[in-house]
Amino acid sequence: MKVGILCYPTHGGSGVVATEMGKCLANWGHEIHFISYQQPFRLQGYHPGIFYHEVEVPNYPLFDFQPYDLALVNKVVSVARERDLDIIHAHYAVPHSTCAYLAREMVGRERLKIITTLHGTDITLVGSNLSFREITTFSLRESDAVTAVSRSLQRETLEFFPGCPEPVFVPNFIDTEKYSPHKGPGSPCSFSGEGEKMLLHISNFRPVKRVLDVIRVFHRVQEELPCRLLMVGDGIERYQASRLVEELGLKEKVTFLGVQDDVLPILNEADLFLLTSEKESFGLAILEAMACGLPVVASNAGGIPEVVEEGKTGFLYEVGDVEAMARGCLHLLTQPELYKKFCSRSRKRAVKYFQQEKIVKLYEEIYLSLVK
Ligand code: GMT
Repeated sequence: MKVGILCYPTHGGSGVVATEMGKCLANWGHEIHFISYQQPFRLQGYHPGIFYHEVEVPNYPLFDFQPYDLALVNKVVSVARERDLDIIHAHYAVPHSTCAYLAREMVGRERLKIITTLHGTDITLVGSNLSFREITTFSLRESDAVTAVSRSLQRETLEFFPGCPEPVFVPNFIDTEKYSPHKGPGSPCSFSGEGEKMLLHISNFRPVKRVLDVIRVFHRVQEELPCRLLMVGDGIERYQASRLVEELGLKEKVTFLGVQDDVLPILNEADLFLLTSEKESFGLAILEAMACGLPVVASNAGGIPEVVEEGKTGFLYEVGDVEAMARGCLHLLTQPELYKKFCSRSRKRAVKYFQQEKIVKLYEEIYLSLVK
């Protein structure tokens, strides 16, 4: 099949999922066209069967806001006509599902089918905002298929958008061959000293991630255990996070690595993954950590309990309960036998339920059913 993929190209789970899915489908012989304002960061290099079409928005001084959405529709229509696309797969509803709808209207309903994959905040924060609610509802109803990356998001979509067809649940996935544990017992870690444990957090440092809680949890843990914290990513709460680190006297123990294209070597330096989000439809970073055999301490939010098996691959606590999260970290990091069991179960769960080929096949089946 010939598939056009609309996604955000920047660091973030939805773009990663879209890109990895496209690469996998291209390996299986499909022709894949990414259409965005920038090459998705995971798409660097040459991939046979994959094309990238850049959307250019002319900068006209009349506009305070340049109309990217219209330029995107225009590009989708020209690619769809030139390459005879069968499917447009919109990742993240706002604005991609609306752009896909307009493109299909222009190309012809019989010729082009659209599928929208909901990733989380496109429903829980952005799409449900009154400024976007009507257009998002319309675009979801008009999609030929809608999927959601967790059961929790599937439920929330129906709550926020009554009358929408129920999204099909297709979880996120991971290449478990690439993401695997490489750290041998006692391997040195370049960021921590002898006998120190390494805690890791990866996110876009937006308020929804509650990165200050990550620092506070670490503060408690390091009072009782020699350890360090690696913070990967960047976003609007980065400054506040650095300030809190200074206030708590943790400067020597916390390293901010900024945005990283390849987190695999960092995951393999860590002993535990920490995610304290207020909302999280899935938590792709958690899955990457689990595939590398890391246990997880996280908040019991959204789809996280569908990824982390509570008491088996990690511990989940109420959002904001930093004391309990710190106790969870200490419980895991101070009991080597228990810790090893959690590590091996994390890896096994990632392989058993979230293996890339198995999940991408589900998308392929949806495409086939639409094209038929
Ligand atoms: O976090 C966001 O606002 C954007 C979005 C993204 O593009 O990374 O994240 C969502 O999609 C990811 C991929 O499906 C999920 O793993 C994240 O849990 C989800 N974020 C939220 O729900 C906050």
